[in-house]
Amino acid sequence: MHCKILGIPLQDGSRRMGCEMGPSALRTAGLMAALRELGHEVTDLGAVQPGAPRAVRHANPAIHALPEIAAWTTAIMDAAYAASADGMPIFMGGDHAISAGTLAGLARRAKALARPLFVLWLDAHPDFHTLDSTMTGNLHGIPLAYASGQPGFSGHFPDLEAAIDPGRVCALGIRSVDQPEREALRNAGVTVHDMRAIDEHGMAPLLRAFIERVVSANGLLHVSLDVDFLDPSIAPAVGTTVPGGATLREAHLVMEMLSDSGLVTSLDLVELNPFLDERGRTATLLVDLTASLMGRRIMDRPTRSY
Ligand code: 6HN
Ligand code: MN
Ligand code: MN
Ligand code: MN
Repeated sequence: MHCKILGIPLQDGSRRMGCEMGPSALRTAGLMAALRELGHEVTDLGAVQPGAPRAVRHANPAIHALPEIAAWTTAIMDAAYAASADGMPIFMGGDHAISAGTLAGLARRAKALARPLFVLWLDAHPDFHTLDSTMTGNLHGIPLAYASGQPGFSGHFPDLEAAIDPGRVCALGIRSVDQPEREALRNAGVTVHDMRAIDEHGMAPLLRAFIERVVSANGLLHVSLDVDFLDPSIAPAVGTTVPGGATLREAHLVMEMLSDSGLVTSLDLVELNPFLDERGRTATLLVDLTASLMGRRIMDRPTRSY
């Protein structure tokens, strides 16, 4: 595989600073070396730069940094479209607002290739607010709704050349959904497997069913990994922790099954806030999970002897 690494140091999707350091922390934790050790070619495409913010306004007074996020989204969309022409783009956030742009650019790519795009959304949250429904105004809570063509973004965010089909989205690990998101998700037909479903059925059968859908449609598969998908006890470096998340083995199993499927064509690593980390453990875990996704086998893990 040819892995193309893009840094997207966007942190205005929430009011807490720190996510702009995400790409640096992932580089420091050895993302490139881990991919090269697995035999992949790695190109570092550097950092995406946002355009100049335009004066966009919205009637919802809660909204934070709309002009900035709109300008970022345009730039990220173009970068994601270009990077997905060949190889495997890995988008290093930045908070989850980057996925408004990555999904929009990838949807445009899928349209150009005439292939259906599927999205595996690994997150405690569905990020399915519209500009009208968001209560916190933090725009890392809207990317999936925007990219799947939910109403109310026109004139505020860049127009979509192609939208994600929400019927091809599987959200896994969900455990914090706001009331307006609940109804919108149901109406849009997003598959939601919350932590209760994972506890009851196990990760493997839920993921296998989705993978089989992608196989039968000959689809492209984008994976969007939010740090808060993981349990806060193993991944503290995120501003939106919700207890009861995926365990270390559940998260690796997801990545290992995806690796075996050979289907994944692009990846977001988002919401890493290195300012909140403990001696780099969350950044290191994200590198390990990416390595599992890219072919590291469980048998190849090192034993540490003391
Ligand atoms: N994320 N639903 C909450 C909000 O503020 O709208 C949380 C959003 C979290 C965003 O996880 O990327
Ligand atoms: Mn800000
Ligand atoms: Mn998220
Ligand atoms: Mn989240």
